Amino acid sequence: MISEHEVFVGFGSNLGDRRSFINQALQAVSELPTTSLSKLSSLYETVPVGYLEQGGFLNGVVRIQSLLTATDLLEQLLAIENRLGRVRKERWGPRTIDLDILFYGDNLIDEANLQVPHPEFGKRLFVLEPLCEIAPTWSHPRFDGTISKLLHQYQLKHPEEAAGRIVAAPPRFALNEVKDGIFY
Ligand code: GSY
Repeated sequence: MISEHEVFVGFGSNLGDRRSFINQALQAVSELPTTSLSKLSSLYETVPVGYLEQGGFLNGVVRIQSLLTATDLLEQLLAIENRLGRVRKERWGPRTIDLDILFYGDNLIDEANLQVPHPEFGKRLFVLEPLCEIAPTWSHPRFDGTISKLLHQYQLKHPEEAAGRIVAAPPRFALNEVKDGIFY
């Protein structure tokens, strides 16, 4: 029997109509072959990390079930980013949509174009907060403890960092009933 992979994808946008780009991206992910959205975090307004001279981000995390391989999923996510107008000028620059595979089940992947768990996830509050909202008890053999514990440790280490501000809750009805890509 082929089993579905439980995958967490982080997303963010800081250009143009950010909410619309996120809604369109989630719709496109839900339409990928053998893939469905199973849980969506709230949408968080966050301060840019890294390159500070850019607009604020909207960030969130979605959990999906998929039969796609990690490589195929990555290819599909890059195609969605390209369709939604993402231009990779600068590594840390503004973007219409960013889609990152955070976890692919409990797999460890270390390839040139894909590292999973995402190497930065534990260092980014804009990922840890929405991830903890939807999967507080998730753990990965690579890390000691649950997401909730990792978030707590991060907050103890960075007490000065402002939490993201929730600007939209996920839909209350089932994700597979979302019409017209309006998730938020
Ligand atoms: O790594 C993803 C892109 N990105 C973000 C982001 O998504 N949110 C925030 N708050 N800052 C960021 N800096 C970069 S680069």
